[in-house]
Amino acid sequence: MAIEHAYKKLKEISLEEFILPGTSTCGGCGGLEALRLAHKVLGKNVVFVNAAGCFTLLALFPFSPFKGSWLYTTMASAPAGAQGIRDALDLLIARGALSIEEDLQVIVLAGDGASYDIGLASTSGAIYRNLDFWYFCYDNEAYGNTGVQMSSATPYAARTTTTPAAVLTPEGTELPKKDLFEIWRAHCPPYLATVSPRHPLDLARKFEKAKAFKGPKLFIAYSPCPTGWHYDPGQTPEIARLAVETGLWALKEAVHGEVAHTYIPKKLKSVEEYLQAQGRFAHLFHPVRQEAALRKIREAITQYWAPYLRTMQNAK
Ligand SMILES: Cc1ncc(C[n+]2csc(CCOP(=O)(O)OP(=O)(O)O)c2C)c(N)n1
Ligand code: SF4
Repeated sequence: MAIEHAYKKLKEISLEEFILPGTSTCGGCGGLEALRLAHKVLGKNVVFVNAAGCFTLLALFPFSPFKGSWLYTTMASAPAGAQGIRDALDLLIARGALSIEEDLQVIVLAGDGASYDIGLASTSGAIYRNLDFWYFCYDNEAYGNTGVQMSSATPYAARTTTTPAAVLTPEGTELPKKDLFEIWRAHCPPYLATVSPRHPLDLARKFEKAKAFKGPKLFIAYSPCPTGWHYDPGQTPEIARLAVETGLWALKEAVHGEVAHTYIPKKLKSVEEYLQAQGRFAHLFHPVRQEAALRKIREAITQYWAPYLRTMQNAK
């Protein structure tokens, strides 16, 4: 089926589960839901190369919830591990020891700490070498597995265990989130996208579309984290919806470097609704409202969306 006709309805998403229930990740883990959906599109012929992080807990030897294969690497070296597996698979195919039908898609699975910080150099190298692999970053905006320390994906004004709201830093995290999408785009990969578990059709279409490209296929998945963001696990879908509707999480893709938004909210919702729903931003409202910090958050959103919303207005 042509990609423009694929995944128009939820019932087109496979009912088959490739990650079985009963994992040791937290209830309501948004990253796991994004991965579950992606796996349904990728199918069973995959091998995950997992940088140390929360998802390492998915496969505790000798058990694994994956139907497919999985390899654990250090935080910095998952893309190098992916290179080794890809090379081994190619050698087996060249020798006739593995058929093309049995070939595996090699997928790096890494959190934002590994993706934005510790493993960025090896990722850059793999993209530069045009390695034929997938990269799935579940972005929970902190080093979750070790106790929710700040990473360079942590948004401005979020509270983490290493950036508490304190006298000298009342807003918590002082720096803005690093723009990994643009860093990856500067490497000119054939396909690059952001996704969210609350937009399963958008996610499925992007993974389906990426299959047509040989080379690095990169995904940043918005991954609400009830444990680190301090909200009720049942709220994960609502948090994810608000992230997109407030304009904080832009759903987009870049094909050979050309960026297109796959969803543009008609009217941006107030970001305060999103912030107030999570304990990591509670200090912005209690004991006093931090107006300067709230203004800064609003301005960053407006600045990002202004050109696109204007284009939309002009098109009407
Ligand atoms: C070089 C290095 N530093 C620190 C650690 C300890 N460590 C293991 S998991 C982890 C957190 C990883 O954070 P992230 O990549 O964001 O994934 P998450 O835990 O949020 O899933 C850390 C710091 C490590 N394994 N390697
Ligand atoms: S800490 Fe967050 S990202 Fe890690 S398993 Fe729990 S919910 Fe998922």
